[in-house]
Amino acid sequence: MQITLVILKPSAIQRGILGEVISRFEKKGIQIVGLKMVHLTDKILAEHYAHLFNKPFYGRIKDSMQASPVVVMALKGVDVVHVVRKLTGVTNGRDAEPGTIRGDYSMSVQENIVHASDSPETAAVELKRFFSDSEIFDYASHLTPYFYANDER
Ligand code: IDP
Ligand code: MG
Repeated sequence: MQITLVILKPSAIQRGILGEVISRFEKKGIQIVGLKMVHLTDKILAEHYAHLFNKPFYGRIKDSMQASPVVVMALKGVDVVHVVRKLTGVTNGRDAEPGTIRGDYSMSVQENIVHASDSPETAAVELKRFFSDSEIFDYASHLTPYFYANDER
């Protein structure tokens, strides 16, 4: 099984849809193995969005991500990096497919509710950025046989 990182951005917190968004992951059959609220520092954000650091809009992204605390989650499942990106939808909420989180909740490129790791390699780096080993929990999910066939796990 894989683990991926999701951040519920200030846009999710301020709009009061944390529960709805988390519920989508739960209903899909994805296991929550880490969850906490944090305030993103300048340093963490510069690392996390290093690929955007030199863009003219980086300052706006930074302000947006620091407008309130965020909720970071570690989510576990088979092929979960890919599955969570599909559930998230494309970056621009106006282009994101209905049924995806961004497609259903966002009208914006910037204020797009969630971050999700984009590859297994990125997920490994991003999980380490936000969680210590002891904050990621290995516990039995008793409904696993109802979410996966034996040969899928
Ligand atoms: P992703 O979140 O879909 O992986 P990235 O290109 O990695 O998209 O961008 C990270 C985040 O930076 C986006 O989710 C969005 O909040 C913000 N962002 C990306 N491009 C723009 C832009 O052109 N204007 C404003 N914000 C942007
Ligand atoms: Mg990205």
